[in-house]
Amino acid sequence: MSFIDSTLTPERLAQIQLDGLRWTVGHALANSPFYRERLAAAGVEDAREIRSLQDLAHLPFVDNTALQEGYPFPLRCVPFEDLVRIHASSGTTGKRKVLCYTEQDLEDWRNMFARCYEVAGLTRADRVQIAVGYGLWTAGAGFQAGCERFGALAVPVGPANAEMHCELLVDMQSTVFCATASMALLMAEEVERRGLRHQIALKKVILGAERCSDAMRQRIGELLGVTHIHDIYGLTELYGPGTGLDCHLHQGIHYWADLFIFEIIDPDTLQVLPPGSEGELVVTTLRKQGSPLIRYRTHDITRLIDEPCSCGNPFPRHGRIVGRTDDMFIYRAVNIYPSQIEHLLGQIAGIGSEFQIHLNQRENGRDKMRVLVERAPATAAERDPALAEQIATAVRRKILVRCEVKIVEPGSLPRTQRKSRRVFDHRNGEPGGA
Ligand code: DLL
Repeated sequence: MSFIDSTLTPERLAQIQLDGLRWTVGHALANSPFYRERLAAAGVEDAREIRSLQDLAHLPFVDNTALQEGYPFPLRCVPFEDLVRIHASSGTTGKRKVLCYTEQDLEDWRNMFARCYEVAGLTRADRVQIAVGYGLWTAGAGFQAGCERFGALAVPVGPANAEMHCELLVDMQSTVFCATASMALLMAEEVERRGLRHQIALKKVILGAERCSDAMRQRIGELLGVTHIHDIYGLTELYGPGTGLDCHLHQGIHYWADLFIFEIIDPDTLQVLPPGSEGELVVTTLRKQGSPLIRYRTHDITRLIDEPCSCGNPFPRHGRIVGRTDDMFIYRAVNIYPSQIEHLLGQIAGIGSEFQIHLNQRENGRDKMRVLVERAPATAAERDPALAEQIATAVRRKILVRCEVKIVEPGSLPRTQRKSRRVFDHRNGEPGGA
């Protein structure tokens, strides 16, 4: 049984998208005072005014401020009797973002997640150890429902402790491990520390919820003896995890364009960018009932890939998420994304994948950036000064700023079960300057 219609053509997909867009606009106009006001301000009062997919570009954007303002049930478009669940994500500031689901929304989510497992090459014989959080967060519920729909065996552990995960990896002979990148690294190091590599049966790792550098992927793969590490994307606002996943060729994330439309915009001019250009991802849902999204700004930075994938999957692809528009920090008048530093570090041999960036203000008022980087386990500590110099030079040459680099012991930067934090800006008084 397949969850992916391999006969899907671009023409049929375009028709599904146009029908879905009209349905969503009609649904939002009829049931949401918030959308009605926004759409009316843009001159849209009837879904029949949507004549082609090009008309999407005339609809107004929705930002996460709308989720804050509409708390506790923002964007709700169905009566409470039709809602069966909520999920929420903490958000970086203010109230948590709450999204509501109807039974059909959950069904669509299960099916789209089953597609992800199919794209990752699982079979019903696989045993899927789920190490992401359960509860209000969308993660655990999504991984589990998708697994059950796909027909593999779910081992629903949640973040739990390393002890329990190791025990189950060995006893259940789990073949697939699903986690945030940070949690996967933590567990890979734990498996190595306990010498369990040859007692476990992992074949695949599915990672998401945060950026994961090539260096981190490589280390997780080596320590767990796994060749395929799949990148799964998703956000609470758009059902949750499972909006897409990269196939065994690892050249982009196939996404479910029959359930949502992805656009890439320039976050400053708000103009739609052509395929291939990097910019902010904007999503519009085509079937979502509870909390539909119309041109929702994700703040995630990626690009759309126009060419079909040689794996034969008819669904389009987007690139990896390279950062967020709100990740950027300004240091000595230079705009810097953590991913730029991560990229530089990835090209230097002898260091680990973990790093932190600390920003402080000196007494003379000038900012100071300090980068902490772990030494690779096989590298001798005598190389620390040379490595630090090499990194500082690379930052100076490529990003055009001076920074101080400190090489620290392997495994000494904190490991987390959720999403790792890379930037610590102490200039605004946050304690703990490094
Ligand atoms: O993180 C859903 C998820 C859980 C996805 C587990 C994959 C695995 P939120 O907490 O709402 O939902 O956070 C969504 O996480 O806007 C991205 O910035 C980031 N993110 C999610 N997946 C990836 C990924 C979940 N594969 C936010 N690569 C998104 C990079 C990711 N960043």
